[in-house]
Amino acid sequence: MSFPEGFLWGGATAANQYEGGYLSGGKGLATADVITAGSKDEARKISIELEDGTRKSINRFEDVPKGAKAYVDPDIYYPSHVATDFYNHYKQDIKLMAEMGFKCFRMSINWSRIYPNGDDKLPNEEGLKFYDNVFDELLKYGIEPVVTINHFDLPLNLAIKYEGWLNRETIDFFERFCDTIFTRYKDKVKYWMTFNEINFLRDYTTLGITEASNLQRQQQAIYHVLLASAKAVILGHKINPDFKIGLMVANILFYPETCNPNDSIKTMEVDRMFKDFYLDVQARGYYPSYKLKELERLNINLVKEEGDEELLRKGVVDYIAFSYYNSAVISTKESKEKSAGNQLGGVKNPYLEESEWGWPIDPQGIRLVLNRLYDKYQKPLMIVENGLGAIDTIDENGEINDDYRIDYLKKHIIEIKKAIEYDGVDLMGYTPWGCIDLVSAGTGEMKKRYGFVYVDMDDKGNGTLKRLKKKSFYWYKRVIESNGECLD
Ligand code: P53
Repeated sequence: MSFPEGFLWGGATAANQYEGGYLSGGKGLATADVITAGSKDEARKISIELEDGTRKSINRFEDVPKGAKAYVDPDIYYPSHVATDFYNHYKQDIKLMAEMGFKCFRMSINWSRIYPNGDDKLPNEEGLKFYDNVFDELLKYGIEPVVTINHFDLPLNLAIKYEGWLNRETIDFFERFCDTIFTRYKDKVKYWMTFNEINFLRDYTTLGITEASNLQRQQQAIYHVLLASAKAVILGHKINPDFKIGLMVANILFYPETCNPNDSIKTMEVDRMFKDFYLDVQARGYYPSYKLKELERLNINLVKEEGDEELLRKGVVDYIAFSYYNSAVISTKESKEKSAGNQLGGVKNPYLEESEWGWPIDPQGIRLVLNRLYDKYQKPLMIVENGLGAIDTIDENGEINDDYRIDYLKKHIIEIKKAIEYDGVDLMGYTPWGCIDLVSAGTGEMKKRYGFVYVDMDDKGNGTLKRLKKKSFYWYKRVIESNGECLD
């Protein structure tokens, strides 16, 4: 058998894209609750009120002006408010997960459900109770919860009152939040990860800071996030030494376009800037030399405190979790055709097909990233996101035949298998993204679906929220049943 016994097959979600119930049970507003739906061609927007009282919606989250406050406009539809309503459907959804044979389920805890304003002295009991119910329901079926502590949101009040992660005090608020959830759930949850796609935190919604494109501000905020992650790891191990606490990066694979050494040098730099830096700090415990040099060149001075270095050193993670959707091509030549799905402006890869949203499909890439990470850090790995965002249609028989999704996942699992069997990589689990349909993070759309289970909800927030099994539901069930041996 290639997949080890006890391999964690499951699925992944995030509170702000799945839960809804944005003000239910005493939850406070989060930054995710003020961003609108967009589309493939139109970026999501944030509703803000400027210091002089003018209100507007802007799409550059990294350029929210100083002093601006985000707010909820009653005339605008915000997808996080209802999302696909896990808040009221968790029993039904977990039953479906159990039917597929899930061994684990990745979800995130909404910080503003536990601390509605972020800076509250006491946690919100109703919020805590909600996650108790969810964990109990999972454990009832023998499904191991895998919890992301923070997935692309933070209590809005922390952004407005404190400038979010730019303020060192936010580390203390975060630690209080971690202390509360670690203590409360210490016998229910064993697997944790600190910040989702920590290498994508760079704007108002994820960091809670204005003028985030100012690199001094952005890098200071990221420094605080990295310290907070280290503190969480240290604290978690104190509360329960059996906890496994990981980091989580977006693991796009970068290829140099040609054998021109210039392309390779640039690829090395993109790799470091985009992901290695975050991995190095969290998995090795210190800022790598190339990053210190970069900060020096950019004239960025991080404000540090005594004891920080030791914190980073001690707060090293137990395992490495990552998302993998696609690869990208790095070129030093100007004016090449850009790949649409590539946030980093890479060029099109002529060897790969692309998804409807222009994301290149590269199954072998997942084997390459697994090897790269394992070679470099020698820590257990976990693939906590992978999948195909696609438009699903219900046919005349009321069925959804999502063969394209099965094909995508199957090709990736074959390559994962090679990484385990042939290369000897230590892999703990695999949780495809959005196992039950949820809102897209990038576009805010509903029609960009990833799930094995369809949810009746559209891009404007209309729908019955009814759940419907897709063809991939039955396929994935067989995959899990056979521990990855049967892929047809
Ligand atoms: P959506 C961009 C590129 C790669 C991963 O993305 C990304 C993003 C952000 O859009 O995010 C992760 O929903 C993220 C999830 C997200 C998922 O990928 O844009 O951790 O929250 O939903 C898929 O198709």
